[in-house]
Amino acid sequence: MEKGRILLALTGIHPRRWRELLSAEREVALEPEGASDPSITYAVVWKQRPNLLSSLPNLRAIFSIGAGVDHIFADPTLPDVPIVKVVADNLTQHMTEYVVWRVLDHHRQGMLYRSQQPKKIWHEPPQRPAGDISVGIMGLGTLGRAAASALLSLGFAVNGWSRSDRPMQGVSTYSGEAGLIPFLNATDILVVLLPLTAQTQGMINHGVLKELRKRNGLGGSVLINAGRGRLQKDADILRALEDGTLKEASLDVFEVEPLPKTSPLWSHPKVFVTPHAAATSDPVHLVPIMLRQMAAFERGEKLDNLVDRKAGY
Ligand code: NDP
Ligand code: OXD
Repeated sequence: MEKGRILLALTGIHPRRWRELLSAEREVALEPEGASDPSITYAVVWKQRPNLLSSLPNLRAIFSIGAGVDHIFADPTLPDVPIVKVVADNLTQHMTEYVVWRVLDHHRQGMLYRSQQPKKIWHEPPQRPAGDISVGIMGLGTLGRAAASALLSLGFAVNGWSRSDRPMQGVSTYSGEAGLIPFLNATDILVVLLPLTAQTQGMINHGVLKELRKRNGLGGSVLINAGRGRLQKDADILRALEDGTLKEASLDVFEVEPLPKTSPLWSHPKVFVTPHAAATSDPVHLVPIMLRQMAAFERGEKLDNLVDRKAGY
């Protein structure tokens, strides 16, 4: 197979560094130059413009610069070529750090201490062992499993929920619709690391949050969402915080991003907001993986980390 050219189509991310690094081995075109170009065989994308990829007559594969691929499926004329998602130690490590950071902050009462400090309050709440707290990870894939092992090593009890049965040593695993309620009922801190698909959209709603375990050493249930914003209903989270269903939340993703300045989530005392920054795609780490995959594909080898188009992730 001939050495293919790349179309780089990124929305909301500056292409300069990606282009420089990809260009070390291959010719790279940006829009509008690359649109409809028959010499393009690969597209490297983030939220590509609808109908762009179907204009490329010789496209052989699409590479997402993120682990999530919902941004690719938003295109109504997506061509039927393999889609590769990101699996990279660097990204996984960042997500593990985010999850551990947020779990420990809620577990060690960070929100309470931050509210006490300006008032100079010297008050220490009871300290529970990590083993009294169950962290439930929704989405026991690449990122969920890595976070689960880090939490296990800190002594937390860990539950995991996935679409298919995914046993993991030391983790109580649940799967499918039948496993959802038992999983939630056994979970104090819910960590969402699901992909956004037709099945998962909107599933973090008040009804689901109500099923979280109530009698726990934290003084209430906690939600941490670093998957996708449209998995959750922002209004239901606010309601759950108001009526005591949730004690606190850490949110990295939102139904609308950037989170509108008018959203009450920004100033809610029980919400910790980060701007979709849990695990940023770093071209220095990701481009070599993509270039290796392209070269291997041209030698007739299989592409790794392929998206299952039917499942949507
Ligand atoms: P994977 O594809 O490796 O794992 C996805 C997991 O979700 C799998 O365990 C899968 O089940 C499970 N799942 C999917 N659909 C369902 C369903 N309907 N019911 C139950 N479980 C389901 O993805 P990654 O771990 O690599 O990434 C997860 C997500 O994290 C990405 O899709 C992206 O949205 C988000 N992300 C966010 C970032 C951020 O900065 N905030 C950065 C990177 C990723 P099964 O194992 O059975 O297939
Ligand atoms: C991703 C992301 O999907 O950054 O990788 O959200």
